[in-house]
Amino acid sequence: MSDQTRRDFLRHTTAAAATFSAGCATTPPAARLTKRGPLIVSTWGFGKPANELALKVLQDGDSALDAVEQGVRLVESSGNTSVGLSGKPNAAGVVQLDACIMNGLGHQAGSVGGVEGVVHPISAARLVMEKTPHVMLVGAGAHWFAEQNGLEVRDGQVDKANYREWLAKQEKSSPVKGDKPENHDTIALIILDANGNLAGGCSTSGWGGKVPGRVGDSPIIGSGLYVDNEVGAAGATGLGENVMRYCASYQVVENMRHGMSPTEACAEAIRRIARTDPQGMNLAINFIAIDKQGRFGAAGTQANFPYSVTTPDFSEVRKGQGLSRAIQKEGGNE
Ligand code: SD4
Repeated sequence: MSDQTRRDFLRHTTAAAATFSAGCATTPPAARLTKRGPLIVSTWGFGKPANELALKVLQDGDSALDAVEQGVRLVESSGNTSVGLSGKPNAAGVVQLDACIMNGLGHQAGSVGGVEGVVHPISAARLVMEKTPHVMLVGAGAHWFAEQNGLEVRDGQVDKANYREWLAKQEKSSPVKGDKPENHDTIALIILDANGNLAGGCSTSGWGGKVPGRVGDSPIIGSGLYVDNEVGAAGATGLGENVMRYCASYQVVENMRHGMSPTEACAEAIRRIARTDPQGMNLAINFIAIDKQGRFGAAGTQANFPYSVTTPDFSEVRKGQGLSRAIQKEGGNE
């Protein structure tokens, strides 16, 4: 055996062994993981149909970016109460949406923050990435840009029925410092395609009752989502303020770069935040991750964080590693 061949052999057998031992609790049998992509992972149980659509898009020969966009669009138009225009209104009764998309190939990114009336903010984010020299557009400018580029937009942004229903459940009209949001869920969806390239996207209406203009972690590259085509991809859901102060999805990817499995990378990012943060583990944050070798995992500050995993062989909802005994509320969308 030549040195190169031996090195390759060792690399592959070591990676396969690591895959097997790293994943006992939360990953499927090693045989499934030794196959090369596609692998699609998303947050929550409602990510599963998005994953399955994304897989079909890939199997039809379209790109990982197309698969991300189509998967996220499905959730945006599904009536989900935390994603898309059916999502949670802010304290003024307006639904303001955040979304971003990243392509591992070329390390491109686009995002929109606090945008109103755009039916598919994930598509607006992709257009920002592909049609402008910018990365992020916010508010009225993002709406204008989406409309100019032919995306479906709606006027009359205060959805009175949705707002009244939401308001009736609230004790006060806008959050004050120290508040925790009611349960709210983001779709973050990450893909390793059959060529070994990575892509990801996320979309949310954010914190229900937020101060108008509040932008969460989801459209911030490195916070709600990060993709590095050399290493892996990660996405976040939960209380964005506790994610964006730590560039946490970037940290998850960096943990994988330094050799951690995806599950351990998510868990260690959370532990690191909890060591620094005055709130300790009381952070209400969760992460999903996949690495370049096709391993995947998730972790949350609470137990029972559901996330969805899809490959050509299986599609299922799993539970991420919990870092405290507190139980993750499954959310109104489960
Ligand atoms: C935000 N991280 O705006 C988002 C919301 C979310 O589960 O993920 N909720 O803070």
